Amino acid sequence: MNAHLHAIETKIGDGVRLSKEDGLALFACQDLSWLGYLADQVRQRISGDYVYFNVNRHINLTNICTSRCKFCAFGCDADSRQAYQMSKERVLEIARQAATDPDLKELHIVSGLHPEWPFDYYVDVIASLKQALPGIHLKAFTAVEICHFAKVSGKPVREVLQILQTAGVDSLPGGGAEILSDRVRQMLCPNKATAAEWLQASYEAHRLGLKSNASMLYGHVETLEERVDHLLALRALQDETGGFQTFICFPFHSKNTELGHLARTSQWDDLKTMAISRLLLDNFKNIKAYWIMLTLPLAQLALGFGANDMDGTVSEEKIMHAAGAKSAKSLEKTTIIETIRQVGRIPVQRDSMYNILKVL
Ligand code: V47
Repeated sequence: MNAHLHAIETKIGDGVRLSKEDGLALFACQDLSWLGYLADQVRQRISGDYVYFNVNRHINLTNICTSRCKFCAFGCDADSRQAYQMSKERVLEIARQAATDPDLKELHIVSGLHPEWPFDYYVDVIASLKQALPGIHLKAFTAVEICHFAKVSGKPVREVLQILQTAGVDSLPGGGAEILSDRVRQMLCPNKATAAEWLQASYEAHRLGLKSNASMLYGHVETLEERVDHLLALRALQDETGGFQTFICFPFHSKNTELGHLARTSQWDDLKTMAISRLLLDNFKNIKAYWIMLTLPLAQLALGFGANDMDGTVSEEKIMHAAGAKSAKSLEKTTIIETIRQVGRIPVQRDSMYNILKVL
């Protein structure tokens, strides 16, 4: 091991923040077990043997999307055969059905950027859900969707967030961050929020007391330096607001996308990226092993590479499966519990704010 890597190991042992150069050196290092050992040390310090999960349901209101990101297989044009849009009544029906499970604590709502729906529609859906199911946490609308609502309504981002918060949004999911680089966004998703806009919408949400998540979509056209810069941009915002709850890595799945020629990242890269994220994001409490993207066996392994959270039961995932994700579309709570127990950790059922509901 070279002197720089030795110095990084000392820094981590002493709880000293890593630099950009450290992040680049970690990506250049192929000693996966050492990276895992370091990340696991940090995870253990933060959350001991607890691994969190929740019982949730995903609802995607529409797949009609003006952004048409090159990496996405879910969004489509309004005249596509696959296009769908849900009425408020249908959303309520799905939500009420999901809530027949007494464990359900969260509705996760992420959608395409619909060209015609007015902002009022989303506000009405949220207010109706909150009225029908007041005990269910609504984790709804990524920072990209918030920017879209600002555009269609002509209102400032802050006001959009305030209106949604009053209607019943409790927190924001972490999607839409992709890679926070103008170069990458220009290539892959020029029609939606820029890196600065994504960060600004997250900042505004945090200032209003809304927690949010952060994510990174990697394994497409980005460089390793752009991955590091992305993580450091999230860390800098977290220093300012403390509003991020969780970080999630999304390995790019290329099936049915305009980037279909790109191979799936190696599982080596997935574990390495997970570990380095844990090490660089020293002010994030939680790192999610999103089993939908990783598959359950790899998500289980990720628990040894810095992850302390397995997201949820999910139930009817659409976005990643449109792009060829091989995992199930939902999991039984008992399967998640067993997956966590198999590696000697303690399953903890949480709510969306990471309050402990049950230690199992
Ligand atoms: O923003 C889209 C990603 C995100 C692909 O906050 C893809 O807990 C890989 O926001 N390959 C949307 N990734 C999903 C999202 C989410 C999901 C789960 C948990 C949370 C949370 C948030 O999905 C997008 C994009 O980054 N994505 N297409 C693809 N082909």
